[in-house]
Amino acid sequence: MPSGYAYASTSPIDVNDLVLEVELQRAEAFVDTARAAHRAQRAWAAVPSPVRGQVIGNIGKLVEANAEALARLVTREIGKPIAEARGEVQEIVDTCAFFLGEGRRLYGQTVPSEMPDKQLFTFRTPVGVAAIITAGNFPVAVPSWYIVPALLCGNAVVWKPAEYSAASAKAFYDIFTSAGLPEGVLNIVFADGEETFKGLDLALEAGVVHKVGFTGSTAVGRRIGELCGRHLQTPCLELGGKNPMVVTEDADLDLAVRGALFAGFGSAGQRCTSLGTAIVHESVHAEFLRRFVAATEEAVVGDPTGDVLFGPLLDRKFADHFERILDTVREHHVVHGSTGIGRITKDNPRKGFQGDPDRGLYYHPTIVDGVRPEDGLFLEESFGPVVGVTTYRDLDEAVDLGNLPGYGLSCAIYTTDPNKVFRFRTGIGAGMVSVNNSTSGAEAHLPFGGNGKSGNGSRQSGIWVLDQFTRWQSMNWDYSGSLQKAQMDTAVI
Ligand code: UN1
Repeated sequence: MPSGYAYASTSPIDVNDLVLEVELQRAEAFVDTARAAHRAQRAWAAVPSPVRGQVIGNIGKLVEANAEALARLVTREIGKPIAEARGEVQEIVDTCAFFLGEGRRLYGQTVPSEMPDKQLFTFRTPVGVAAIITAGNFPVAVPSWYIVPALLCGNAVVWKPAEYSAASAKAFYDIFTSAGLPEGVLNIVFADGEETFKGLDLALEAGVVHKVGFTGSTAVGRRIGELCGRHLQTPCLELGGKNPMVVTEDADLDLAVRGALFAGFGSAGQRCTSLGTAIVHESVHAEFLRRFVAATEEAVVGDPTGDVLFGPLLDRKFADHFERILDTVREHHVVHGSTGIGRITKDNPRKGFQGDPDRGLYYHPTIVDGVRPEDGLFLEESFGPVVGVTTYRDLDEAVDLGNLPGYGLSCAIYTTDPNKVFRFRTGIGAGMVSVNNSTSGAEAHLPFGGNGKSGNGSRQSGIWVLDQFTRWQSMNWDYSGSLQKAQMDTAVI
């Protein structure tokens, strides 16, 4: 086997804190793992789905038993506030609870035939081997959205987690594989992006990967989509977002501000469902902005092991990306930073900061008023703690502004007028709509996914994800004892 090379996952709370060193594999190792998964899959598919469900139930119990340690590791490795990390681990437990039951329900249908003494059926069949490639901002919950249903449906899995969340991924993998899964059914490969691409291409060519699930950037999603298309496969793509929040003239402004604060700055704005732009009715814009800026000034930022709104950015790579976003913001806009803009340091301090800013990758929360539709900040995902604000006159204009960036993941409307809710819902192109609630924070059993630049229309979670990890097989059974030909022998009355 070709040798790999080392990668060090460090903490964004203290960039000198080494969390785990892993060996990154080459493409050939990815293919070898997929081959082994392919060999293991058949026997796993033969296990009755209620029994596979029991294994999923065991996983859920083990995750629950290890929840606090896993949450702490997530916080240390990617800087997510501990309360959110606990929530993330709970999301795995909830996902396991849902799919434990699904093992006893994996229904097919009986369908009437147009001929006598003949019956038609449908069955869900596993796809085979699922290659799952995940980002590190949700290093354990989002992988479980793929891996749990994939396993329940009788598939084997090759999982390539983000390098910068390697320790969280390793801990997740160790828990999952100690719950009674047969050898080779769930596999982990650490690799960089390019080696993963090469490995995936080879594995698709060799016919040992049958479904690709990817959560990450739109740019990488396009490449995955092109690669899968060449191999006649439809991947499950969960990509970026530029999620709008509309605040109408009749909205509860305090509630809207609380929603904007959590959606815009929670997780340091590093959720695919984070708030991008608040689109506020011109009659309440000044008041909304005043309260939003005041709430942002009060928000506690700092060491995520404590009680803070948000901690550091995920990793150096993301901090560099966010610096570039801020450069354009500095040039063009009216900025309402609370105490500053950019990296929080002893020289660029923030009031009430918890911890030592100079050790970690902390940024000021920044509100940019007056973003225009042609601005990069209006059009592109920022993936950091910056929220744009703009105004509208009538709801159709707000809907058009919300759709303009071409993403279509999540959105919100704050209003007390039910008619506006439905006009908004029918006009907006997003896969997920929140009413008087944050754009982020989806529940684990509702379809999750987007349209446009946010994905290819695939949905995860709940029963809807079953269509990603199974394929329909139909069967017809003729017990008439004669050759009955469809269409030709059908009685006409
Ligand atoms: C993501 O950022 O990739 O709705 C997923 C939410 C979370 C999932 C976000 N439950 O914000």
